[in-house]
Amino acid sequence: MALRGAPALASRWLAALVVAAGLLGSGAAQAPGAAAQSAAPDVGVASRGAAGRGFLAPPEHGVWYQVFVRSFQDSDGDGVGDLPGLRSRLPYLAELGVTGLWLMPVHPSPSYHGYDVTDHYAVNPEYGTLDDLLGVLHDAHALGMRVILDLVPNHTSSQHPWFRAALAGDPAYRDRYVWSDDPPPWRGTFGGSAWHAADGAYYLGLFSPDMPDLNHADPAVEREVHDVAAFWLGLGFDGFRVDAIQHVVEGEGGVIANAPENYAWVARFQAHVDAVAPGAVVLGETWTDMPAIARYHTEAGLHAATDYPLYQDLVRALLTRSAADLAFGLAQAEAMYPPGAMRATFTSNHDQGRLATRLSVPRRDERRLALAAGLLLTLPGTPFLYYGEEVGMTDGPGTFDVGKRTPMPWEPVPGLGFTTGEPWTDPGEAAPGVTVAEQRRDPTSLWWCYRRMIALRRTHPALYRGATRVLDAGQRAVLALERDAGDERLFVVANLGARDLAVELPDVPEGAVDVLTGRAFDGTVPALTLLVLGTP
Ligand SMILES: [Ca+2]
Ligand SMILES: [Ca+2]
Repeated sequence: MALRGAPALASRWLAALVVAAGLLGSGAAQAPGAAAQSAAPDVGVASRGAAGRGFLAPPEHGVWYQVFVRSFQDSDGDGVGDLPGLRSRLPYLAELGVTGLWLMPVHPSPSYHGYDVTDHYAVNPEYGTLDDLLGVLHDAHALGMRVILDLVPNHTSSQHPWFRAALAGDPAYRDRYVWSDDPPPWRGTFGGSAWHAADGAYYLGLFSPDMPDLNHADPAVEREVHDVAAFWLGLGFDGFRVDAIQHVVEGEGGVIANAPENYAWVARFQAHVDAVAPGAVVLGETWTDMPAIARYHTEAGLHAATDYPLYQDLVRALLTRSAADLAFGLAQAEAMYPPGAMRATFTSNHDQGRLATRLSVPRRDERRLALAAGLLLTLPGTPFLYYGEEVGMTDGPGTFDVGKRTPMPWEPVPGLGFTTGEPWTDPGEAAPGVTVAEQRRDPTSLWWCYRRMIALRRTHPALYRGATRVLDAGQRAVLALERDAGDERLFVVANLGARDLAVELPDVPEGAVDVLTGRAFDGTVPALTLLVLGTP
């Protein structure tokens, strides 16, 4: 993070903007550093011409893609995915129809996943250089794609210079973390105590001892996080996905999630981003319930929230072949979320495991995967596609979370087209036909299903911004929605069951056709099929 005694906030982000514009020769403002401090990088000369055009507000019809750089594309044969590799695959993502990228943490970190950051202003050298990152941004912008970065305000790495200084006894840095001599019985997010012993006291680490929680009651900490955000926005990035957003500030009595103080923190962060780069994305990882998410929107003004409740309902609906809970959840969301709130919808992410694995009960079912794709792209919200989901990638063999984050299967060859070397983790055997190269050659593949559905969504305002009304189709296995954008009205009707079903939908007008196939609607929904009905 930034230097102690750094310039005031306004001048600091202005400096970043000037650097991004290439107007300042020697980079961001520098000040003499102590051992514990890490510096904003000198990006003046080397990056000139490489930076993006400045952040871009996302389009309403946007579809985002979550990238784990380590596993996406290796460019130099060391088995580790990197930024030049990602850059080389951007035309692929544009072809798929993606309009935004969320990059999981790209900063230096002792872990493979990067959520324990040691320098928020730098790029993980395994992934490349700052210039490489700016190259990704430049090309993405040229292809009409936004780029948001993972920001982790809840904690740092235990190897961050601040925490090392704290352990060394520097009181200024000790105050940047949460300490107790007699810790209360707070449970961490993975069970067990949230407190960890060090030097005769205990520090808070909700996620792990390697990830000490920052003390946002120390104004210096919040200022540093704001400075980091302003720095990357100044370089032209389009916003942030904010990790563990409900845990940033703890409340009284062991309230480790959604504390009143936390809503206030989110409100200040959102206001800060709005001031620095109006329209930039702040996507909270709101891994919580619907009332809490709604409150982040209404009380904290949070722009975008991760729709975990919908994810849970959606996967359960696909597994149980019942639309009842999903329909109830959609109706509840329509009533609870304020208009204009961006709901980031998803069917998988780096914490959840691959949809193809979860739905392979008892065996892989391409029709069910295609139905999931159809639902993700036609339900309310802004879809976020986890890398590899477009081909129905399965979980790999790694333990704990590693198996959810294995290398992208590009081609049916050793190394999967991901690397010419030894992959950083065993990707396992790709299931037959589950590579990008194979599926692009097959117009009936899941990849083509995603591509068609993304294109369809883009051209139908009813799908990307229409109000949602849940209809009763008279069948437990059938989800029926009216999506109404005023100038366009469509009906999304999905049969989650294994048999063709007749439905009662008096709201669907006479002569409606399925815009996906052009077929007239005859009152029957085939098994595991999604219809998008409109009047021609
Ligand atoms: Ca590499
Ligand atoms: Ca915290």
